[in-house]
Amino acid sequence: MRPSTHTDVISYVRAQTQPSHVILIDPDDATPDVAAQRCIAAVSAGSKMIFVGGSSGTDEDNVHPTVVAIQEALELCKWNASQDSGLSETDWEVPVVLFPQGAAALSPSADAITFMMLMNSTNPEFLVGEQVRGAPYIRKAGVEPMGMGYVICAPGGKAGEVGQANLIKSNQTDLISAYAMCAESYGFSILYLEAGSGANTPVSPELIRAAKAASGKLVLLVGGGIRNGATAKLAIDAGADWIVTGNLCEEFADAHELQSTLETFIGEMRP
Ligand code: 1GP
Repeated sequence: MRPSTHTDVISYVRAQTQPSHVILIDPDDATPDVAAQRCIAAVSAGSKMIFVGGSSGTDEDNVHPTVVAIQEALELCKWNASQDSGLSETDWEVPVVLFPQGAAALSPSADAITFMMLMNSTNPEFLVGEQVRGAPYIRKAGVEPMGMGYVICAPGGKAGEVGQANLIKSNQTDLISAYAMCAESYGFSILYLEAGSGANTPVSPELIRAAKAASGKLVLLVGGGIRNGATAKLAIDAGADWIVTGNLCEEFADAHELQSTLETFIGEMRP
């Protein structure tokens, strides 16, 4: 749900006063109802943004119903909060943002899209091809594009394979600095350092530190293989502004258990 406190989603993303958590929902892994329940648990625990997307198996047929179910669940929670003076309605105004594998995995009901360039892909389709195909759709739908440089680091996982990326190794700090400078020079708002969903090793603090030092204007997102608050804190101490988790949120059948785990996670990751 679009935050009423800010003029657009990117202003909201930039305005967070402390490091924040993004829950990533893969519509290929959960029904819309389950996805919505997970999002309510995550927002209750303190997550401040919802990404919808995945590296494979997503298209409008599963992305759109998932986005709609999440938006409806947030609306309902906001209405419930309006009936109870002890709860804040604005707490439920958490943006639902597309994190697409390509131009076929979109929804007009999203609040924004990470309009990304997979900067270290060897395939021009991921640099600008899919983006050209998707741009008219998101313009017509009025979905806010947030320019994002997406850089995949080793081990890279499925995102690295599908995206045909020249993976950045954990000690290639000069290279990640150059990517960060390049992303900033393009005028992107966000830089996302990705290790791949389910990665055994998350993005190294050295890479995060180097990227942050080279790009003061960019909002820095880090994800892939982050399974606990202590690991997230290492990334935040190195300069990450937002931590993205996907797998962590898929392991729980019970929404209360997920909420409790995420409360601990978010509590531990903050300074
Ligand atoms: C994938 O970085 C995200 O794009 C999340 O990774 O599933 O390992 O949390 P995980």
